[in-house]
Amino acid sequence: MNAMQPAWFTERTVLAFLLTAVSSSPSATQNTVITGSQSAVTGTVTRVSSVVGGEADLPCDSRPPQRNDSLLLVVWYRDDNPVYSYDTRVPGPTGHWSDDTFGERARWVGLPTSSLHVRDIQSRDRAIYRCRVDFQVSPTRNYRIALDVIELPSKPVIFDEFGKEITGVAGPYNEGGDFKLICSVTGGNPIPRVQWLQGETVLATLGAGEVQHGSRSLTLVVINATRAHLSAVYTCTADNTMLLSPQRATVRVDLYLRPLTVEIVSREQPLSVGRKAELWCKSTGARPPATISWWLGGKQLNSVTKQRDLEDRNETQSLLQWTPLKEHNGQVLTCKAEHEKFNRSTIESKLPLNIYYVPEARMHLGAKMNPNDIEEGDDVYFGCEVDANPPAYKVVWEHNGVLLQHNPANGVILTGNTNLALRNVSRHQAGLYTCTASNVEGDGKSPPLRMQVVYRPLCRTREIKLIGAALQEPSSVECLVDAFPPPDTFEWTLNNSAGSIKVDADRFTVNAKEGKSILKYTPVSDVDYGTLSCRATNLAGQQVSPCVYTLLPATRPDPPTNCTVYNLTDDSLDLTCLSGYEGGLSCTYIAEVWANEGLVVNSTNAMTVWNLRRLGAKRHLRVVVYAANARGRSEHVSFSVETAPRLSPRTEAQEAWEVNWAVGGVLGAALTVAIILCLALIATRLRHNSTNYEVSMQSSKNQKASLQKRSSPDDCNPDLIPLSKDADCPKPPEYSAVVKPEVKNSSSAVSLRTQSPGTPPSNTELQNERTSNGALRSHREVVTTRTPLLAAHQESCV
Ligand SMILES: *C1O[C@H](CO)[C@@H](O)[C@H](O)[C@H]1NC(C)=O
Ligand SMILES: *[C@@H]1O[C@H](CO)[C@@H](O)[C@H](O)[C@H]1NC(C)=O
Ligand SMILES: *[C@@H]1O[C@H](CO)[C@@H](O)[C@H](O)[C@H]1NC(C)=O
Ligand SMILES: *[C@@H]1O[C@H](CO)[C@@H](O)[C@H](O)[C@H]1NC(C)=O
Ligand SMILES: *[C@@H]1O[C@H](CO)[C@@H](O)[C@H](O)[C@H]1NC(C)=O
Repeated sequence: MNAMQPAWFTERTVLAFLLTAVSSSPSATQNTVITGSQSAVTGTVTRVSSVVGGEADLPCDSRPPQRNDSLLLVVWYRDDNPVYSYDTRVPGPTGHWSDDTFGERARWVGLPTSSLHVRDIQSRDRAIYRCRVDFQVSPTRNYRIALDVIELPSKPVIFDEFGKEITGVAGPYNEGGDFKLICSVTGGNPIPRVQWLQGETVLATLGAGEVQHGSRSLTLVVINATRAHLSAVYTCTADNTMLLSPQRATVRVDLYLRPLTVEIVSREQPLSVGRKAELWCKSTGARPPATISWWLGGKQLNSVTKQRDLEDRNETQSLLQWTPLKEHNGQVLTCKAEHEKFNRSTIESKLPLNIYYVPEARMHLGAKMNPNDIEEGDDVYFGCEVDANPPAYKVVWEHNGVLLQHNPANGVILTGNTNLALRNVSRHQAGLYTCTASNVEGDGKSPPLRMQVVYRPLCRTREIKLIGAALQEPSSVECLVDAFPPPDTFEWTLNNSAGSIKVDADRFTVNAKEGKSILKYTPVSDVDYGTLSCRATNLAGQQVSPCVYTLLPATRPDPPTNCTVYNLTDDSLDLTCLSGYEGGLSCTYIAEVWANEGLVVNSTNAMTVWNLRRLGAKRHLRVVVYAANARGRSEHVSFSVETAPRLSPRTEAQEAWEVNWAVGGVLGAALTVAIILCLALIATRLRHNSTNYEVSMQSSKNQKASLQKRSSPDDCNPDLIPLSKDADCPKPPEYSAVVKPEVKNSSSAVSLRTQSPGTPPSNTELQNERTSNGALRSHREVVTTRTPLLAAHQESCV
């Protein structure tokens, strides 16, 4: 307290209280508390203080000391000159006199204060006054009163360090920086005290003793401003009296604040490649709000979609919507919060990324393997490199799209999930290999790796092909081989009765890429028929077994066999047969349906399947089936059939079907027996007659045989089983060396001595017996059908 207040002030105040205590007069006591002034007595001098413009009561005890006495005159002197008087003997206002010093401002107040009341105090009123009191009886008394006039200082003005006046708000300043507030006060007598206050706390004082000329200024320096200084209110006061409250000026401090925290809020991991991720980053503490940026791998991400400032919570939020890529896995995502007003205010939150992705697989051949030199019998190793997060839980291998199973017995060995060994590879194992790795994100298949196995050419079709060729007519023979690498050369050889001849290279074309060679061949004479063989050669060597083609004279086809009726209804039936030898040319197959009235349906097809419609209900029909090619028609096969009655209930039809199947089965068995018999006969015959039937199938139609058999009385329909033991049948169909248009009645007539009511008009023709050698022949025909009607007359023998 002492330090802050001028010494004189304290001293006087203390003295004033002492004297007040000493003086028992109530008026004296009152003097000390007159508003706007203060009095004290020192020695014989009573001191009174007042501020300029205020009021003062200059005390002067005018009470007569004796009871029977009374006041006569009060005179006030300044420097021994009278300035005011009050004469009790003059009644009314004229008893008061005042000189120019006080004028109208002063007035003697007898009761109750007994003092000279002065209004509107001027600085020039500062002086020591004497008050002389005359009584009627008692002796005159004198009092001395010193009037101290206080001049108030100006209202303080606050400046910043650049001399700019601050009103209201100071700053904004940077957090962590320094700032100065200068409070300037002018005037004041006595010299005012200047103080900086924060709330009630005094921060700095410029005491009265620290004399400065002109204005007095007190500087408040704040070093390293902290966020506590934000909105701090600083008050500068100036005072030189306790009579009035101090003059004051106030500023509020505004600060720029650095961001305090930054945090990536949504940390849910893992993320998935290709799936949009939303991440929030939150920063607090900055003022004004911080700027948030996202960084990944040293680059700023621009896919920030939202930044919002929640100033009430002094928080800034930023939303990143971004689609992770595979290469982002393991990188660190950074959210930075910074403030433009600060150089090094940036703070960061980091998030190491865990990004899941579909495995990426890559296949490679074993280290020491030459992909172009894998031969049959080699061991081949594959590795599968998998790049996956999370790691793949399984790896599977495929060969040409077929899953490979661990099978050491077959030489397929899967080890350690990422290795595949193929022991003793064959050419069938060539092809495309892939490995597929799987994790929760999905399956990743490697690009296919082609394994090539070097092998010699092989014929694509195993069986010997029969090719029908007419004399003087060019036909082409196609040789197709499989080989790796593709064949370089082809070689054609003709084996005929004259021996083995190599075919000139200009007679055939070679398409090495497709492994194909086409020989254009025109038989000029009988000797040109025989066996053609084709051999290709590639890097691995020459084809071991050639592709063999038996060149036969083109001939009329064999008839269809083993015909079966399906789906017999009241109006239709489906028919299938087995096709026979096509005569070396392309064939058509014809089914004619005859009724008593004539031809009902004539259906031609490229295959031995017919759908015969519009037959009419419950009709007895004869179906005639034959094949035809450019060389002529085959023998006919015919059988009877009856369509279902229109109104017959379904159940009946079904029963009929069932019966049919049973009959069919019996017939099938019978047929089989017949065929076996037939084959047995053939075998017997072959043993006796020919050594040239090694070629399987009907391909026993070899030239020599055919020439031999040309003279034989008949060719045998496999469906026709002779009753007479001495018959030539069965024997293979024959092929004449010189093919001529067939004589009409040389075609073997199918004997159909059936008891069917509707004999077709062509009956006569059908019943023509084989006449190629003029001999009349008997045949038995076996027809397999599913028709109930035929049950009675399925087999007929002539
Ligand atoms: C603003 O941020 C500061 C620092 O984190 C904190 O102390 C203050 O409470 C915050 N204000 C509000 C309103 O949340
Ligand atoms: C060709 O005929 C000869 C002898 O005539 C025979 O040794 C050879 O195997 C025959 N080649 C073919 C492919 O039939
Ligand atoms: C005839 O066809 C039946 C039924 O489809 C079959 O079981 C039988 O083996 C065939 N016969 C011949 C000689 O193909
Ligand atoms: C019978 O006919 C139906 C309809 O036409 C057909 O879907 C079915 O395959 C036929 N059945 C046979 C054995 O042909
Ligand atoms: C049936 O059609 C074929 C080929 O269209 C024909 O050759 C044949 O003569 C026809 N049959 C009858 C009896 O008209």
